[in-house]
Amino acid sequence: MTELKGALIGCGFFAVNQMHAWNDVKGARIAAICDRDPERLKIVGEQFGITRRYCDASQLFADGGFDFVDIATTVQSHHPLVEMAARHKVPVICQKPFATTLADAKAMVKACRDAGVPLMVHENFRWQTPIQAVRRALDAGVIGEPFWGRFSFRSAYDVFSGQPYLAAGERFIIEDLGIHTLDIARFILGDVAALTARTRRVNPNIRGEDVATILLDHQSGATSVVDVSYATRLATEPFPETLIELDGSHGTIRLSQGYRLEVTDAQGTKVTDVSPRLLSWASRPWHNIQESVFAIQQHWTDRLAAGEAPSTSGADNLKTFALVEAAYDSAATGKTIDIGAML
Ligand code: NAD
Ligand code: 89Y
Repeated sequence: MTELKGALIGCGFFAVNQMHAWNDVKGARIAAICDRDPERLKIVGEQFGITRRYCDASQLFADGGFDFVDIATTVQSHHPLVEMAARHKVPVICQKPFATTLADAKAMVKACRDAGVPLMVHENFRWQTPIQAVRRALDAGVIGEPFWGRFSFRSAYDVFSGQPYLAAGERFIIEDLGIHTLDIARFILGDVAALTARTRRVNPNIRGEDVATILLDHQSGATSVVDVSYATRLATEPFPETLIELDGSHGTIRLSQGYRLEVTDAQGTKVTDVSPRLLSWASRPWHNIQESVFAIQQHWTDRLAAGEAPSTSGADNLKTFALVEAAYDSAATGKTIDIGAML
């Protein structure tokens, strides 16, 4: 198999995980990097031995010589960079949050579709080992038809020291973290017909909301609650675990803290340890996220090589992004939002 060459744009806090993961991915490697901050460019270039370095993305694309681009910048630059990739006919991965508005997200998906280039949003949480284990447990059928779910992420972990911009934005937890939890809810219980949300800010030192409670009416008829908080101090800090409860017609699934999976049916309860692996370059407690970065990048590489669409394609991600926008709308107006009307 020929090795695909990638270029990575945005050498900041999280891109270091992506660079480590690219080293482990079979069938792809990073040939060039770009960051408008020369210091970050130098640090990442030296750490990963990349000599082709650019401060300007348009110069990177003009020189070419790569099969895909991995955009790891913060959201403000996603729209221009994705459209730049589309103009140059370069398949593109873009970090979450994909866009600042649903209208922008739709325009970015259209630009790639019109140019005929594959587009994947780096929506990695559904690739976490424990989340995949829940999906498999549901697919095994022992709990029957799921009719209720809860997808919960509650923490007091200091995310602001590594990602200071999170404290400054008008929007915080739904756009940054809840976006993953909403995507997991879709991955497990399917697409959403309507959404109702309530938010609040508890931490006085940040600008956006740090608590959100979201009620989802799934198209299947199931109901779920997505609850996320960065204002919840617990005896044992669970960051970055998503906890899941699913009730089905014949049994239940519980993914509880410490990566413990319980599947209960009329025969009894089966308990499994679904802990993520600690990859050689990973560190606790981030290893759960770090392993999913490797998994999604391997998935992209395999699908690109096979000419197939990735699981979290741009088109798929519009259905997650709509939930983010609807949650802010519902929290502001107090109304239930019809998701179908947004797409
Ligand atoms: P960061 O600010 O540390 O890094 C972003 C880098 O991009 C900076 O070095 C900046 O100079 C560079 N940059 C910005 N615009 C650019 C442009 N137009 N051209 C070239 N370089 C540019 O941010 P971060 O914390 O690494 O976050 C990056 C993205 O990753 C965010 O969208 C964030 O939400 C996402 N993220 C995802 C996960 C996940 O699990 N999927 C986890 C953390 C962060
Ligand atoms: O930016 C966020 C993400 O995507 O995963 C966790 C995080 O780093 C902080 O909330």
